[in-house]
Amino acid sequence: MSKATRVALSMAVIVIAVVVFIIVRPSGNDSSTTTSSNSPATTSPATTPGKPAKPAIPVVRVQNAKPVGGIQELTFNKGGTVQFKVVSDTADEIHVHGYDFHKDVAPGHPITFKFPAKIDGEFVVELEGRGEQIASLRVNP
Ligand SMILES: [Cu+2]
Repeated sequence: MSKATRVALSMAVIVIAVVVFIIVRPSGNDSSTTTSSNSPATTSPATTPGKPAKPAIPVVRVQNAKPVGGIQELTFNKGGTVQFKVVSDTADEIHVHGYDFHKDVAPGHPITFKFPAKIDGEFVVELEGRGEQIASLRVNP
């Protein structure tokens, strides 16, 4: 009888221990899994709302009729949209070769080009009046 009781008791202890283990462990695992999967998830939306809300448009800055930082590489994919901005302290006409778009830029009057990337290749973007290349537009096929 006492042996049976002891066995029953130890069985009960084991069952309780297992139950406690199961209850405690998954919650511990869950919270750590949730935390680790949550923090990257929290990090990317935190980064996401600021930027993709307004897609960054490449900006070509012109100072003293020269592109700041040298001739800017603007790369797009055919079928997409070519989009860039020119901020200039020099009044001139911006000419996008190949596509043959012209726009006047002036100090305090930046311009934005936006057009479908229909032609692949590499094209000069220049200050037309000065014949100064400010950017190289590359449209990948
Ligand atoms: Cu030109």
